Amino acid sequence: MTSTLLTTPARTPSGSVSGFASDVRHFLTQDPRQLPSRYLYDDLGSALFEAICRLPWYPLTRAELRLLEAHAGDILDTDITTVIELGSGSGAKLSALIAAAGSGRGRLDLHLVDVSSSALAQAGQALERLENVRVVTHRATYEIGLAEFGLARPAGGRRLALFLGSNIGNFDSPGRDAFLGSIRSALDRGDALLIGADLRKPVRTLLLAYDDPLGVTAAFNRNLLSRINRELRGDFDFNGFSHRALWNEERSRIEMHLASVRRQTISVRGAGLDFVMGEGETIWTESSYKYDPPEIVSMLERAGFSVRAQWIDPVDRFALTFAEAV
Ligand code: AVJ
Repeated sequence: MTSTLLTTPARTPSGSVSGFASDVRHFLTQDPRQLPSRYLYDDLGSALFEAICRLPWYPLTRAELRLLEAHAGDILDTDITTVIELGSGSGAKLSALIAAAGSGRGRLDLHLVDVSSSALAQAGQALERLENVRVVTHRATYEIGLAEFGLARPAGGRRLALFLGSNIGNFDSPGRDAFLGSIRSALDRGDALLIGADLRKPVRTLLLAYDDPLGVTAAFNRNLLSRINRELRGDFDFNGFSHRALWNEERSRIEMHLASVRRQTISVRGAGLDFVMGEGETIWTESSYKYDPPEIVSMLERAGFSVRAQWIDPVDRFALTFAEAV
């Protein structure tokens, strides 16, 4: 075993209380009220998301895992020496990819970027167990993780960036294009990028995935209020908000909201906030865009990549798109 676990210091603005406080203050006073979806992933939120991935109504993770295992040899070519995963979560997908690609390579350097320290610790442990890998964890936003990765640029070998789980779907289109551009800038010509993205499908299927009958997604959404109460001395009443998932056809996205069930006043002392929400007024907590396969190809091409392969799960309508930096 030649595995090591290195950890870079957590110095992301979103990981610190003051960044959270100023974001909460800024976004909760926008019209419409909203909160950035990355704050859904504190320790409990990450655990709830892992539970969502096991729900029969949320097939994205399983579909992606099937594709990763089926095409592992093409994705993790033997000349790849360095992998960065943006939003690595539990590390299960990367472990499965490496295991399915088989042996016969030199050392692999793995860079894991995630905002959740518990998820990173779990992923670090799972990946460290593999033969001949070195793990570097970055508790950071994607942008900071990419910047740190750029500094650790190795002398030789090709690099592979992974952006899985349809996390791309959280970005609006301008932010998405800018983000793909920043991935491209962190890479060199010839390096690879693998994107996992959920596809458009019947609306009832999508709504069940984001409003499951067990209420796990509702708990995941409401946990954001619990986090604000805990970390910023808020007084949100969980029973005063209901989980709402809706399909926005024009924008091709699922939206998650928290709807105020009555008129109520809310105070978040740690963010210096006092406000009133009317009955039915909502806080928008997440967008999950759904794509058609050619859209994924064109967004990658606009960002300076050339698509080499696109694999689609025909049952659950999920796509893995493999591209090369050009
Ligand atoms: C991890 C952002 C891809 O948008 O499908 C799951 C998060 N939200 N259920 C998604 C999520 C509600 C998920 N992403």
